Amino acid sequence: DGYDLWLRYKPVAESARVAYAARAAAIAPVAETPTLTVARAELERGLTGLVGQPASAAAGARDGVILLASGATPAITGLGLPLKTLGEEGYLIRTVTVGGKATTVIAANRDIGVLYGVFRYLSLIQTGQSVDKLDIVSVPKVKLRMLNHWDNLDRHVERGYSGQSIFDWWRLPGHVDPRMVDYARANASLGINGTVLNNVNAKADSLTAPFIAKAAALADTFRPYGIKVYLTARFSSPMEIGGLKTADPLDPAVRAFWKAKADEIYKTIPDFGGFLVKANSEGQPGPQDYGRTHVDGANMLADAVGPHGGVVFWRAFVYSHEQPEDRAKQGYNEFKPFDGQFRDNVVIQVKNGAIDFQPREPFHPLFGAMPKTNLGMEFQITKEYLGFSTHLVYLGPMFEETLASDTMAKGKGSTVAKVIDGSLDGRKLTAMAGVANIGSDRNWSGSQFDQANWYVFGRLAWDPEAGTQAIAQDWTRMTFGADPRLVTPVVSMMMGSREAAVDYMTPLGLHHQMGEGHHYGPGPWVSGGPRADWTSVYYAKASETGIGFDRTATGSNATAQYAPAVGACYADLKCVDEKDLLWFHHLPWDYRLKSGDTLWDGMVKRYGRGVSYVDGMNRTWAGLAPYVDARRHREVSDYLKIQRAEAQWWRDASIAWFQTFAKRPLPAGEPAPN
Ligand code: GCW
Repeated sequence: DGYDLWLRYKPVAESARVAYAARAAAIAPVAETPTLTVARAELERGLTGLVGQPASAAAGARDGVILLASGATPAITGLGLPLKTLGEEGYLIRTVTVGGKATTVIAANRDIGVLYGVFRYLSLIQTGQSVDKLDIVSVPKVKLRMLNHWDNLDRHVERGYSGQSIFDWWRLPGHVDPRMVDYARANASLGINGTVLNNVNAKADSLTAPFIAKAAALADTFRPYGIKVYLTARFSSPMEIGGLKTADPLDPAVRAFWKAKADEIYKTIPDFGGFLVKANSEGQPGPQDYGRTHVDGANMLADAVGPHGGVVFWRAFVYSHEQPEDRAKQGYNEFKPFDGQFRDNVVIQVKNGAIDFQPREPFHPLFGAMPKTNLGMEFQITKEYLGFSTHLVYLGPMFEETLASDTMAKGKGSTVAKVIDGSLDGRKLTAMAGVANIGSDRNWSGSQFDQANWYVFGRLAWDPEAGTQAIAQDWTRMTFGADPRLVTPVVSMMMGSREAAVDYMTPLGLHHQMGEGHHYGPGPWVSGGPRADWTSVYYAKASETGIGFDRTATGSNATAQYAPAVGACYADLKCVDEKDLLWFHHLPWDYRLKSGDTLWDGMVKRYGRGVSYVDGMNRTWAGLAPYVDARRHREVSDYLKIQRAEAQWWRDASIAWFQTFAKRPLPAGEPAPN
């Protein structure tokens, strides 16, 4: 039913079992530290499911022993293992000979690396690879690999489409649901090492003693799996729970409140990760309420947690309807001037694009623009603008597209991935966060295929340059089985699914055309509100003469926020990629696309192409019934039918609406909107 995620450990084919069992016949005893204990237990559990229960034997006692080694223990001296290259969390897996016997070593400098290595080892068997001659070294390229839960304390999840919060605040700390262990296992299997438990639209209550105790119970459960807990900090907390009259970051009493609060938290959670803050955005309180800056606010909190080793994530997703600027420019305008002024333990967390998790956005102009600041990536795993949990949309290619974008900040090859992994600017405190899609649903993510989005996020946080097609292959094999008759079509269906959603929702650079507030389904007609910024009409700017948002010099000039070579290309119709066309340009309906189609005809065709793709996914999936258990197969089939109907809804509604401006017939062969 999907509860096991990608950690299914179902028996491998009998033909393959013998070879695996020979290599994984026994596990050597380990020191009884919390993490090594769970590492050994996971290995035993995985092997038992996949190839048969392993024995217990010392390395060298027989062939086929797996040796888990943390640090330069006597068991591995003399094997010449390059532990030095592994850092704090990396691992190696190597086939060696101990006392003349074939042995597999999974080694790391610290226990957590061993656990990561165990998950990797098991994944090799799950994905059908040989484990006979292993020589694997893997080190994470990003230091803080984070989930952000937008979970409220009443268990409602903002933008959550998979049930309630999995964090059961009512019963904590007295009862910790065993599911929390599975949550930790799943995250550790990807190398995720931090989780923000509560919503960025924060309540001060989360920092009161009862909630700190609840968070501590979770921290205790997650600790063996290398996962630190973080909390969001509502900026006005000093007033709400501290009895102060102000939250001014330069006020000594306010600073003292935060120091005392940090001390209190660290007394209960000694390895507390730190705070995540949304300030002065969408009505949240912040330092600007007192005429202070993001630097004043972030540094104050950084000084409070800094002595304990904590980190402050300060979000760059800021905009306000009182600000007349193009919303796409506000984050850059507010943060770029402060480059170099944030404390070393502050990470500025930037969404992948400048508006808001749209099906497609050009990379955020802050990437590459703040070389003296720790810049972290914020992706959204939960599909707020991508059909929630019922539309099958694999986000890998979308994440990859952003990470591979070239900022040109230091010449060619200055990719977003290199900003994020710190290599471009020599930054040590690096981070990638994903807004989680996890909830209380039995299948965790609301749909089987949304598990893949959690999975690919974790894999990219470990290595932002990893290829997301290969990741989709791994996920599919681990989740549904390694039969190529299933894997090939499923992966191909996944890989095109995001482009299909772009096509049927917002082709050619259109953005924010979703229904108002909930963001589900089409709403290109939405207008009004406190200011046009939150509405579709403002973003599409459709009229009888054309469509699109002019962000060149004749418009908002957002293109000037990019490095000159990048901005010039976006601004130039001969250079800009058509996928971003209407993001940057307002064009007449008869503008010629590369295909020779007019803009109107090309738009209509793209909406239709998206619908056809979903038809194709329905057909492909129907043919896969023999390879998937009935329950999961049925769930996916049902959702694909919903998606098919809604892709059509998107197409028809969008075309009907835009046709009132374009006043042109549909291209030949395109059915009239229903
Ligand atoms: O995408 C928007 C969402 C809000 C969210 C906000 C943010 C948590 O619609 O629900 O608030 O972004 O990222 O802060």
